[in-house]
Amino acid sequence: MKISLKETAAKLLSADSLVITSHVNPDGDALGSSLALYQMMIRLGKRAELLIDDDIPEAFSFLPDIAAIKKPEAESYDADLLVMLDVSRDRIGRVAEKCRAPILNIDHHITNDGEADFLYLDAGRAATAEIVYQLARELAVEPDEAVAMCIYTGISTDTGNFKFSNTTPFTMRAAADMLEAGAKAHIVSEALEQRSYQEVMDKAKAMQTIELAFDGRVAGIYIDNALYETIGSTEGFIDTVRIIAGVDAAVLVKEVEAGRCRISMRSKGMDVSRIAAAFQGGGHIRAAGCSIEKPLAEAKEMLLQEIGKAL
Ligand SMILES: [Mn+2]
Repeated sequence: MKISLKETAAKLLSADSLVITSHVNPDGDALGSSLALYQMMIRLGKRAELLIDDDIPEAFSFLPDIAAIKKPEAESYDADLLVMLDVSRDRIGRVAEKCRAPILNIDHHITNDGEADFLYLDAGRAATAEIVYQLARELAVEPDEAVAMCIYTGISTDTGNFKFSNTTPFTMRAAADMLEAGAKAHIVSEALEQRSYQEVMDKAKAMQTIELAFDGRVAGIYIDNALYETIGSTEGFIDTVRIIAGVDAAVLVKEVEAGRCRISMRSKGMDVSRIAAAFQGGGHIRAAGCSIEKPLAEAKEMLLQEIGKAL
């Protein structure tokens, strides 16, 4: 059942005990929005537990009260309300079976599956943290520095640090209010942009493989299996080639096993989901992926041929 923001606040106020959760593979919005709500509920005198069924990335250790987040290791959890933030029920891991309380779902994903007793969904908000910001007002809780830091982190993460097209005047006003309440922008960005020496060196090696095709309209990173074995993560690599002037489609081809390549694609205009579909992959118009069961050189050739047809 869809409910309003006011009704959402009323649900929170009428519960004495809450389990708060968010998605596995947690990001800044998952952690920021759930930590902020958790702290507000504690301040309102509620019993609250914050459960996330995954490891918390080290980069978020600057978030106030991050140690309050527990994995759902107990047999079961009793509460008046299970609050799921920034997620649908299928991505909360073991929390789903261990807490059988009525579900209040607060989310901004248009793809939310609606599997909740009560759903507050606002797809116009850039981050679930923006909704938590609105809830603070509804609940008459003045964000302190800790809450402000968490809300600011959620908004900053989901807007690519206020760069993506989802960044609205509301986003900036909410962020400004959080700065006023004590959030520190530089602490958030320094923590989230930080990379290890190894990660930077891995990226430097991968960048040596950049090749342009089709008069510079396609840029690719091609990582053979030998190089792949020495690299930890390729997170963010593709964005570095996507920004090259004149490039429409960026591709990252990784030979993850000898004779098997995994491919990611990003575009500024062309529909890369159709390219991915040609190899039984999928995705969105501007971000898609697929696999090709071939060694690097052949996979690259097949992929570029398919892209050439679409250009
Ligand atoms: Mn989010």
